Amino acid sequence: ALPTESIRALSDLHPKPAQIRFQYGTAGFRTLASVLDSVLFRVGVIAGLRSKRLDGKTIGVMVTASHNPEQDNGVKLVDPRGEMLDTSWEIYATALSNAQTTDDFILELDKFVQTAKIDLSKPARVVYARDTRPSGASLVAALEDGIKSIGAEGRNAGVTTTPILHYLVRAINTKGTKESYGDDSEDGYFLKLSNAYKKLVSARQTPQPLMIDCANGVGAPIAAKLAEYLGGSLPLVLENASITTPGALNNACGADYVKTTQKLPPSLAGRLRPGQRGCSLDGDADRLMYFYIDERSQFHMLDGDKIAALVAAFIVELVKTSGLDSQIKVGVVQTAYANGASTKYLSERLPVRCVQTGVKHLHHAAEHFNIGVYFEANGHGTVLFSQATQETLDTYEPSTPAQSTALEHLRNLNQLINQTVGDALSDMLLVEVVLAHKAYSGIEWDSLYVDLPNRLVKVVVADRNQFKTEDAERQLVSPAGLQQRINDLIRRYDGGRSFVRPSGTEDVVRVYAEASIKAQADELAFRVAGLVY
Ligand code: 16G
Ligand code: ZN
Repeated sequence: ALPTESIRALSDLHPKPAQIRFQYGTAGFRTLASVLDSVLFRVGVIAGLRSKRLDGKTIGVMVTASHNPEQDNGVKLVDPRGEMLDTSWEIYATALSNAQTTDDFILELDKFVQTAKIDLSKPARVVYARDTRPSGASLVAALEDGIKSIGAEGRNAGVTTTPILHYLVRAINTKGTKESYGDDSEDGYFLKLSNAYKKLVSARQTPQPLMIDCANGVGAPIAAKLAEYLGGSLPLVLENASITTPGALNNACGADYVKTTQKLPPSLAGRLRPGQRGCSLDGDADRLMYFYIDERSQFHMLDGDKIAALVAAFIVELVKTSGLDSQIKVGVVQTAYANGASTKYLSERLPVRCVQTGVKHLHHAAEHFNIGVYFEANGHGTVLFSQATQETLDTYEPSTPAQSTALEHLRNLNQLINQTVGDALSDMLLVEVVLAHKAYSGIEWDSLYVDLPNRLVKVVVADRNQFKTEDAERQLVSPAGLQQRINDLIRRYDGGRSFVRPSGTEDVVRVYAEASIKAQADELAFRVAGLVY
């Protein structure tokens, strides 16, 4: 039976605020930190139950609000292989978080244990971490009460990045098996990545230092540790590393700032030399944006689409050179936000699939390839090697020195890439590896293809739930007739493309438009927005 006594006693310390409705959305629970205490307590209980349901496998809990402002916080659950919580549990998490009183909560829990067929006699283990937000410590204390109340064993992974927490979950659950993912510690993570990186760039002379905009978040201390493991193989210069300055987190810096403003963070002005590369992390270091300044002091952004193009083409080449191209099929997954020029570039080289926005959709689609590369334009992405492909790489016997070298590179990439979730630091090393191998600077990388001018606008509407899409969000099926009117507009623009979808994170509808000239992309976006409004 449920340990109702201990749940009741501890739940009373974490009352749900009245008149607030929580929702477990694409990024877990995320809102103002000041109202999240009860949610954290209950997530601790849910994590324990999820672990029991999965026979005592370790479940992860990450306390972060990513690129949101400092006063926000959030929490999400991580399943045993390091992937996002199974979607079928999202509605349970939502329902449990909204039970008004402790009594209601316990009633809901009882129902839930029945429906989800949870064997309460099973053990439960939870590993958790948080980012640098000032609200993090007290929210973690609430989480710990939840974990304790259900009798689960908790392991505190401290202040770390979202991708490291995902890594830990997978490493813990595969420990001692043939699928072992690495030592289940931060050290294990750094060793795995830095060793693979050094092997992949062994022939290279000491490169130019790489500047990292840490968004004044948890990426700063973690990148500083990574720098020690990398040593001279990749000197890192850390900027925006003020994790204790109030209000600094994600403020006019970080990956989201760069992507949405398409500008260099003002704090980096004058620090990045022409030709030098830099990159921005977001507040929990799972998103990455690259950039460089050219000789005319122009800023150039290299986003998730550019990363996908660089990485996918490189992997396709290696697979071919290794002689494995008949056995290993490489594919790419994007969303409708991918720049049309990137889709064209990639389609000429490998299969490309488009899926709806949100990491879980990309991740699942990428699992259908032998090697699946996925990136959202906003910089979240990774590469997945299927289990069968990993075995092929282990056992394949190359017949030429060139095949042997390419095979070795693929094996090392499989170690370098954090395959549980997008990981800004792992992706950064991946980009640096490809650039080193191709002897590309930012300029050559940028010129793989030229971005089509584009424009994103938000429209506040009476009811965004009226907007329903199909075909990976590229077509509206409701409101009736609207898609036809959008199509009529698009046809008038050279290279025109536009789509409308309800946001999953804000109460708005988003309109994206592309055209061959910037002014036309802007005009198309605003005219489509006019139809939506
Ligand atoms: C969430 C998603 C992100 C997506 C964004 C779109 C996860 C972990 N995060 O932040 O992938 O790009 O939503 O936001 O899935 P929107 O629905 O407001 O446009
Ligand atoms: Zn993030």
